[in-house]
Amino acid sequence: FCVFFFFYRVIFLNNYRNSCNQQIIKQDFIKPKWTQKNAGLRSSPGLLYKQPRVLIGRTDVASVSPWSAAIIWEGTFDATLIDSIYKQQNLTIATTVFALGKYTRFIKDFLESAEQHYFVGFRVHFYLFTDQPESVPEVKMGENRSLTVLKVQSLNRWQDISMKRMEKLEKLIENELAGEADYIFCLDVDTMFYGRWGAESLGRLVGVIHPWFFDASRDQFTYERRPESLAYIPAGEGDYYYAGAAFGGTLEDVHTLTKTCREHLNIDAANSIEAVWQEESHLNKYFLLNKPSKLLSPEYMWRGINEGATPIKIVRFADVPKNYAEVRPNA
Ligand code: UD2
Repeated sequence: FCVFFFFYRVIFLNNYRNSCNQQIIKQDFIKPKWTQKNAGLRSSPGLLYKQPRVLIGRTDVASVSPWSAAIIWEGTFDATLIDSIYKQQNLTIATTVFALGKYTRFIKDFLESAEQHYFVGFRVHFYLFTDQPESVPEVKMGENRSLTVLKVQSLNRWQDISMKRMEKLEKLIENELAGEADYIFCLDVDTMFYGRWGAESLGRLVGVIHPWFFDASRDQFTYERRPESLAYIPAGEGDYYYAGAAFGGTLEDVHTLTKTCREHLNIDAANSIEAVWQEESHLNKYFLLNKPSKLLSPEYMWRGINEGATPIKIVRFADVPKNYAEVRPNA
C-alpha cells in the first residue's frame, strides 16, 4: 500500500506541477494591454543639486502616509533633480478635462495656464471632452504639446456630467491611449495652474488630498454614509478625503479605478441611489481599499488663489470662482 501511495503522490504532484507550469507558460504569452516603461530612476553624472539631509525636512506636515506613500508638499522634492530623472524616460502624460454646457468658458484659462506650469518640458497630450467642439478657443500649444477635442452628448444634470466622466475615461484609456501615453491625469476644468505641477506627481496611483478636509477628523469627511450605496464608508474608517477634481497614475491603474467606479455608479443607479458626492464618493471608497502609491498635498488642488492656510506655501492648481447657480444646467 505504501509503495502504491508513494507512486500515486509522485504522479499526482507531477500532474499538478505540470498543470501549474502550463498555466505559467500561458501567462507568459498574454500580451499586456499597457506596457509600463521601467527605466529606473537614473541620474546624470555631474548633476548638481542641494544635498538631501536626513534630519532636515518639513516638520509641519506629514510627508508620508501610514502605508509609506509619499505625500508631496513644497520642500519635499528637488525640481531640478526630479526633472532630470524623468526627462530621460521620454514620457507622455495624457491629461483629460471635461467642459460641457457653460463650463466651456473655463477652457482657455485652464489650457493657457497649463502651458505655463503643467509638466513644462514634457510631452503632454490633452483630451478635452465637450458637447460644443465649435466653442473650443484657439490656444497656442508649445512644442510636444497637443490637444484632441472629443465630442460628447449634452446632459441635463451636473451630477450626471460629473459621474459620466468615469465611463468616458475608462473607454478613452481602453480605446485610444495604449501605446500613446505612459501616465494619465484627470482634472476638473473650472481651475487654473498657478505654480509648478511636474514629474514629482508621477506614480502608479495618485490621489490628491481635498482642500477643504486636510485638517478634518475622518468622521467629518463627507463620505457616503448610507450602507445601500457601494461608496459606503462606515464611521471610524477612512484615511484622507480625496478630491474628485484630480487623480491619476499609470494607464493600467487608472483604467482599473475608472472601470470599478463606473461599475459601482451603475449598480447604485440600478438600486436608485446616488452617492452624496457622486463619483467623488466612489473615488474615496476606491482609494480606501486600493491605497494610492503617491499622495499630492492640497497645493495640487487648492480652494482658490486668494485663499490662504498655514501649511500651503505654494498654490499650484486651484479652483476658479464660479456662481454655481449660473453655470450649472440644474441648481
Ligand atoms: C466637486 C469636486 C468635483 C466633482 C464634484 C462631484 C473637487 C475640488 N471638486 O466639485 O471634482 O467630484 O464635486 O459632483 O474635488 N462639468 C461640466 N459641465 C457642467 C458641470 C460639470 O463640464 O455643467 C464638469 C467640469 O469638468 C467640472 C466637473 O464636471 O470641472 C465637476 O463639476 P463641478 O466643478 O461643478 O463640481 P464641484 O465644484 O462641486
